[in-house]
This record gives sequence, structure tokens and C-alpha cells, in this order.
Amino acid sequence: MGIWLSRMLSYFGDREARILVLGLDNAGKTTILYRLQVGEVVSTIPTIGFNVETVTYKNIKFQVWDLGGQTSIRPYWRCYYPNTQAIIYVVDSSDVERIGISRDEFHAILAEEELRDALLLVYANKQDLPGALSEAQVAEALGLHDIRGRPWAIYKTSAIKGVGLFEGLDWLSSNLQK
Ligand SMILES: Nc1nc2c(ncn2[C@@H]2O[C@H](COP(=O)(O)OP(=O)(O)OP(=O)(O)O)[C@@H](O)[C@H]2O)c(=O)[nH]1
Ligand SMILES: [Mg+2]
Repeated sequence: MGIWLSRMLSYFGDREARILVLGLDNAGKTTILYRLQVGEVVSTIPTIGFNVETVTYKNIKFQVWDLGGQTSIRPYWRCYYPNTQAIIYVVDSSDVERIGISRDEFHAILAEEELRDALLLVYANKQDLPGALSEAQVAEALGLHDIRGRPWAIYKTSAIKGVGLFEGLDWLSSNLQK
């Protein structure tokens, strides 16, 4: 379907949005996808390739793509960039050792031309774990406050406890409308 036709249809009916869930391996991306879709914690194995599910929320059909985050498969993320309206970037807030690597991957995403119009939603995940960095510390570590000219937001989440995920979708739904 042409992009204009798809935009017209989404203007008159349920809107659709293509969302990519990115972040390092073990961040909790797949757990988040299924928590959003079925409302339960599923047991996961590391994703090789992707999972895609539709999550309907506030009259928006979010087509959510969850990509594997292991080092060797991160180069394939770019195959999924075209026509993406938003990135959900998931950080394991308890993985203090790798927060710098997570920051570097996030900045590589920021530099992608194909994603320049994509909304940026960060989940500071695994807040239920002791020693997890706070939302403010994750924002600082990723350099969120230096982002200029594009909408971003950060939410503290626990995919296991079901905290914060839909608040993030609320932010997406109101910002996709603009
Ligand atoms: N304590 C805690 N554990 C979590 C949370 N979210 C995910 N996990 C656990 O973290 C592990 C990895 O979760 P996944 O969802 O498979 O991680 P992923 O980001 O999809 O990893 P890749 O597919 O390898 O990129 C699993 O054991 C999850 O149960 C959370 O909020 N809190
Ligand atoms: Mg996964």
C-alpha cells in the first residue's frame, strides 16, 4: 500500500504505527512485547531475528517489532528502519557495567537518517532489581538531555511487575497525533 493511501486510511479509521523495540541483549525487549500484548510474563530465550505483534491501544494499532539485541545481530537492526514512527529503546537499568555500550548503540540510532523523524521512547527497565539505576541516572547515562529538535521521553519500567509500560504507550499515542 502506498504511503499516502496508508496515511489517509489511518486518518479516517484506527491509526497504525510501526514501532521498533531496540536495546542490548537481555534488556527485556521480548518480555515487554508480550507483557504489552497478552498482559503476562512469558518465559523468553534470546531472540535471534525478530518477533512482531500487534498491540491495539487507544485506537492505535501498534505494530511492534522486537529485534534481537546480541552484538552479532545488532547490525541487522537497520534492515527494519524504513517507515518506523517510533523507537522504544530498552535499557537494563541494573546492568551498570554495560550502560556505556547501551549509550553507544543508542547514539548510533540517533544518527540514522532513516530514523530522524522517529519518536524516541526509552524504558529504564528492571526497576524491580536492587541496584538498578534510577530513571534520572539512565537519562544522564544515555545523554538524553542533549537531544535537540526531536521528541523523547523516558519511563521507569518493570516488565516483570507490569509497571510503566502503558504509560510509555500513552506518551507515544499523544505524540503520534501531532
Ligand atoms: N527482574 C527483571 N527481569 C526482567 C525484566 N524484564 C525482563 N527481565 C528478564 O530478563 C531476561 C531477558 O529478557 P528478554 O525479554 O528475553 O530480553 P531481550 O531484550 O529480548 O534479549 P535479546 O532477545 O537477547 O535481545 C529474562 O530472564 C527476563 O525475565 C524486569 O523488568 N525485571
Ligand atoms: Mg528478545
